[in-house]
Amino acid sequence: KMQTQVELTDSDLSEQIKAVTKDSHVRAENTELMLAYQRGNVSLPQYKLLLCSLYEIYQALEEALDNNSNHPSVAPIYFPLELARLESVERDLEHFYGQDWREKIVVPAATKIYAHRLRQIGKDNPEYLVAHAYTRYLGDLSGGQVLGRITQKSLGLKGGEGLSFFSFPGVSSPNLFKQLYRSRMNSIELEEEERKGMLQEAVRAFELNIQVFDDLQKMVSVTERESELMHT
Ligand code: VER
Repeated sequence: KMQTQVELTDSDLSEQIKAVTKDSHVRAENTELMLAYQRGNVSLPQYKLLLCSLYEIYQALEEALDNNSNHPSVAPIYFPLELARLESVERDLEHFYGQDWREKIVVPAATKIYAHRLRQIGKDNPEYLVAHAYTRYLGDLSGGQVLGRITQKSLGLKGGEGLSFFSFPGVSSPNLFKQLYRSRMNSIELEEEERKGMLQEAVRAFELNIQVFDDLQKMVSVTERESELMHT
């Protein structure tokens, strides 16, 4: 069992959310995109498309969090200084697409659906934002460091250029920060129905990510096939 300063019990939201998304995590790890990462060879088209999707996702997520920062279920897990990713993704997009990146980025349909869901719950069920923030930020703080190193190596990027997304200058210890984040999640008071809804939303958050990775991979495959055809 993991070493934590705070004793966690089965009734804690942080443990329930981890348990209920366990299978989804395995499926996310087994998407083509994440398998490419685990093999240590991500391609430039894959990474650029991932950044385009992350831009849409974090724009919607962070806008919804900002709009609900005083909501009793959101306030405890609201850490814009430490976690906000939108500006770093923008910097990375500018690196790869240039100044006019906003006109050039390509967004898979599944990403639009994910962003739409984030905006919708920002309006209708802000307490569910916890499930989405957990799925993205704790994932970024867990596997993200490894993914950053793989991206850097596969693409031969120098001096952190194009890799801002993976760096969290406001978080000195990802592990300690994750502990703090879990204890904040566990301090949120939820009615039984809300808790159930929250756990369902976490599974949905993983599903939405899986759809994004699959959709993105389809676009990469088309691009690669086209460029193969052009060179034969
Ligand atoms: Fe995961 N992850 N992950 N992950 N992850 C960990 C924790 C964690 C790993 C490894 C690990 C995703 O992909 C990967 C998530 C969410 C996500 C470890 C701990 C690998 C190797 C991959 C893929 C290459 C993806 C795609 C997501 C979500 C979109 C969360 C939320 C957590 C925190 C779990 C918790 O509660 O502590 C080693």
